[in-house]
Amino acid sequence: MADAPLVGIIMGSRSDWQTMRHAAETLAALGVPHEAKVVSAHRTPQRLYDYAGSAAERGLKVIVAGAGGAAHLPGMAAAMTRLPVLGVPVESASLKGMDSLLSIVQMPGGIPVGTLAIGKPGAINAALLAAAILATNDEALAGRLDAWRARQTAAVDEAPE
Ligand code: RP5
Repeated sequence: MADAPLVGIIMGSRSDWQTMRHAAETLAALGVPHEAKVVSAHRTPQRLYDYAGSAAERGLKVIVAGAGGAAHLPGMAAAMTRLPVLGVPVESASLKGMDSLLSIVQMPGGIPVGTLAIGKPGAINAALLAAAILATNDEALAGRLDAWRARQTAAVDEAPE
């Protein structure tokens, strides 16, 4: 997007993109400028230090971090920035994302990560929550978010078939 990104979507591997693209698509639908990067806590620790350490001064307002397995990315990012960090547990092959969920949600007191659901619903909701945070200070975005929610409500049929 042309505007400077307000939300930074990071993920531990390109393999996470199948999940995290839902966060990007949701932000795009709401007109929220964002960027998406592969930043691994384990494989590219320096990239993580650089990204999280410069995020606030680059103008980002919220970070959405997705990772699977021993998912340290959201917590490590949160340790290095005061920006709100929303964690998305990516579904893993062996433990179906329970490992990711527990790795992300059980932060020690003092460094918060807002943890969403495992997989696609979590990625979508992380984007909606990021938009809701931004909307507290952006009336136009608040209107787009209200309209998005109204369209969702209108799309729910009363009858199951
Ligand atoms: C984590 O390991 C990533 O977030 C990913 O979910 C998982 C597997 O990564 P790949 O082996 O597919 O690159 O760091």
